Amino acid sequence: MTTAPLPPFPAGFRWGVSTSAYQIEGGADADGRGPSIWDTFAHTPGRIADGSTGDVACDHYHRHAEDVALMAGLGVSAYRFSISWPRVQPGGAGPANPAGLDFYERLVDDLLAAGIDPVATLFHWDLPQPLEDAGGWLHRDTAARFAEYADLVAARLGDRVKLWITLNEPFIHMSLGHATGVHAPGRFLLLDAFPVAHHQLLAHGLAVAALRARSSSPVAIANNYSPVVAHGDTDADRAAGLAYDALHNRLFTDPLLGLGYPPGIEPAGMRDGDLDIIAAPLDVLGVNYYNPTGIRAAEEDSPLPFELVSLEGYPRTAFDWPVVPDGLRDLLTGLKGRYGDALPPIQVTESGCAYDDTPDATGRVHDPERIAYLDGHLRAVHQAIEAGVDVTGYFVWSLLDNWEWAEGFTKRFGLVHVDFATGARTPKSSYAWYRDLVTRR
Ligand code: GBH
Repeated sequence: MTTAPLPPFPAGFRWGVSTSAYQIEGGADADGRGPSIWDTFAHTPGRIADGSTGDVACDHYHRHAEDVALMAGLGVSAYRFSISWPRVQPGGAGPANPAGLDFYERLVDDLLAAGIDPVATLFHWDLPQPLEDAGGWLHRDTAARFAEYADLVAARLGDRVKLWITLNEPFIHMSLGHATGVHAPGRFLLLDAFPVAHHQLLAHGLAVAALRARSSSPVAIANNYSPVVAHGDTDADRAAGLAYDALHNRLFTDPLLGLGYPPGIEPAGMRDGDLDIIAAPLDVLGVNYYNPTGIRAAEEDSPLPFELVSLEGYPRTAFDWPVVPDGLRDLLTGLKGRYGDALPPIQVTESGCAYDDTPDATGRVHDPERIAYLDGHLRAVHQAIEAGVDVTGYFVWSLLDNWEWAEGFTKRFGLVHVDFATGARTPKSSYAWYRDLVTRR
């Protein structure tokens, strides 16, 4: 483990932690919340590794005051959470559920009272089920519905949320949710999932306008990026690497930053003017990074033009993802290289890892691997800043152990351990490490 202190970061650098609504809130039926696609998916037998659901999760809906106190103790300057669309607008259209907005208003006011900037994501994959029944993200109208929902939220919280994030990882929602069916809504469309990309991007652009009409706070989107490591040395392997890079790393970012879709990708359903809406100026680009991806040419009969290969020679997390801090540095400098002056300031909106994290006999959780992971990735961010990339914040995924989508409760990402039987929270050794880092700055 590296013991040298981390180098200083620029003044005003935002130190944060991230969570998302369905992964922590519970309160699935509380105060008029409606079902989302994740409620439906989790309640379908065979979809979730341990058969669990997010019905209760971390019960953050009822324990948010304790969680804000944990963040105050951590000393972070920002908290990135997501707003549950089906809590705020259970039908996905029409009037707001005031009790849903009340919850987020209490949370935001508690954060502000604790000196923590509220950073709100409007969509972290939990689409209201009635919208899915009407076609979901395959249907263009969902983009308009999203802008109306953004308006409802901004009308209540526009004066207090310090940074808006429209969508979380639209690539993952398209690919795992609609192309391979591992996530809700569980569709298996492979490359026919592209309309999901276009309609999410359109939703983003329309929501940017809705947010700006109600709020003077900056607006961002959070994308997942995975630097591509091409395996094999044939022309076909290299072409496969480029194809995957276009899909994972450029499909969303190129049109957002005014370049239009990557060549060869023209989602069906595109209309005149859409690209202008999508390219609405962004104040911040949110970057979520976990690991690079190994790619080689696919077999002849494959439905996809590439094949994913495991990257060997790195330590691995409990998820079996390789630990490659340099990938974050290369990603950040690569974004600057590709987009140049069109690139807005970046905040790393998610970075973190899952480990076993079993409490010892005295109930403490020692997670030196997580400390090493965060230390390494923060050094990588610092190197990117030194190389001229404007990175203004870093959010650890996650504050709490939580409900990890298709993996249920089997993967722990938190700085704080959660006993899912009792809801008890226990800060891990990484919590103390991050607190010391953040409060020294
Ligand atoms: C994020 O997604 C989500 O925003 C968050 O909700 C989630 O809890 C968190 O990450 C942790 O999963 O190397 O081939 O095994 C991350 C999306 C997709 C990133 C899978 C890592 C590894 C693919 N992830 N990817 S592979």
